[in-house]
Amino acid sequence: MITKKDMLKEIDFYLVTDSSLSKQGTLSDVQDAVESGCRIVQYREKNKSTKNMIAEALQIKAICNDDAIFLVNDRIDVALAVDADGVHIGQDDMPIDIARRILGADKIIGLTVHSTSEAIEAERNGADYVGLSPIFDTTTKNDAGKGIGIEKIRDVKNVINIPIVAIGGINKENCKRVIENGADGLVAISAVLCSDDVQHEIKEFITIIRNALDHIS
Ligand code: TZP
Ligand code: MG
Repeated sequence: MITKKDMLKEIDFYLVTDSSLSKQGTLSDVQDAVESGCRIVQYREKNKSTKNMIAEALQIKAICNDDAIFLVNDRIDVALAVDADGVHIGQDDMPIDIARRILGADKIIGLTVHSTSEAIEAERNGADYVGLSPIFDTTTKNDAGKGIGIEKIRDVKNVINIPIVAIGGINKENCKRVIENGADGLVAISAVLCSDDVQHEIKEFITIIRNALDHIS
């Protein structure tokens, strides 16, 4: 049986939801992503009540089903409540060793890192993958800081063995270079959620990413 952790080996396009940017709504975005072949979805919601988040998370979990990994951003309580596949947490969220103790060995924990030292620390502390952020300047996350540059992906690749997901300012024009510089997968939020045809955009991203990955392997 292929587990959700096994699926982490083939991340390519990674959807992060954002209800403030979405044109069609988060559930529609998730449906479009999974139908387009996206295999990992992170529910990132900053403005809803816990009750509404749990209700929405259950619907996202149902859409992801066996086809996509379903993670919850920050909210370990919500992830546990709906039995999500795991969480994505940041440097200022719950420490990863405590999150691991609460969630158990089988759940996926992704951690945002900004440097090689944070990436090494993340792997040592049991992260299943790192989100390297922000590659380029972005207006989607107010406190993301300045872009660290595409070359940093290779630096991080050279010091860890877990997958690297690149995030921040990524679009269809620069995504090939992001993969060529060592990312195993990537997130693009505004580039897909602000488009009129989310399915079409994600399919195009997936084609570019898989082509780039095929050329590397
Ligand atoms: N974390 C780091 S950068 C970022 C998040 C959630 C926002 C990325 O959004 P975009 O629109 O793809 O630049
Ligand atoms: Mg966070």
